[in-house]
Amino acid sequence: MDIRWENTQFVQSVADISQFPDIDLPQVAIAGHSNVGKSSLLNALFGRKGLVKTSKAPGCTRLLNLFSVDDAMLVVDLPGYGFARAAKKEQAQWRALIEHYLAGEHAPRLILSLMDIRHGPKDSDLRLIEWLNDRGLRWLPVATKADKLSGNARGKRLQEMTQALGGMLSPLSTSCLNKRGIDDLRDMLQKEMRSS
Ligand SMILES: Nc1nc2c(ncn2[C@@H]2O[C@H](COP(=O)(O)OP(=O)(O)OP(=O)(O)O)[C@@H](O)[C@H]2O)c(=O)[nH]1
Ligand SMILES: [Mg+2]
Repeated sequence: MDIRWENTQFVQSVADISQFPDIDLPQVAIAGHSNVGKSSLLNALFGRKGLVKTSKAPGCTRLLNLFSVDDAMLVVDLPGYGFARAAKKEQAQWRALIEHYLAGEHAPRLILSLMDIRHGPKDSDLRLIEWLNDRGLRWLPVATKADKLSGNARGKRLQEMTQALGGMLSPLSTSCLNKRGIDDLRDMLQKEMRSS
């Protein structure tokens, strides 16, 4: 049976990894630079405007926010990294939270690495990807805000991003404004989370 995406519920926010609940569902985590569109993409994926809090100001998501989708998977919205205006101490705390989660006992099955299609992978994205690769964690690239570029420019940028990521993985192009790529993302996640 197909996953009913709109049947999504907020589970809880986690500020320290010791608070992570014991939920026996396959997990996917959404990682990326602050303001890249992580929370917006989740609203589009769930088809539920406003379930995930979004903001024009970077640094909106500061905790791990857990969502259970149709009792079939757990989706984890991560705090954005690279938010320069946040205090160093706070940045270090978010980083520790993300790293404890991704490398710990509650590690997700898959990490979506989100990058703004206009900017491609930044140094901080490449550092995260290297960190994931070093630990054998699975990730897939997703390009956000695809509505910001015209067709030709979009194709060219996607090719450049593929090259910058090592040539093996092409980003899935998405937009939460015109819903481009959202159904593909749903299909992909449904397959990934159902495979054992
Ligand atoms: N044009 C366009 N704007 C988008 C898209 N996705 C997100 N945005 C805008 O980008 C800004 C940031 O979106 P968020 O979803 O809050 O970003 P985030 O990655 O969750 O940010 P943090 O929680 O701070 O890490 C908001 O102003 C969104 O409206 C998109 O697909 N197209
Ligand atoms: Mg957010």
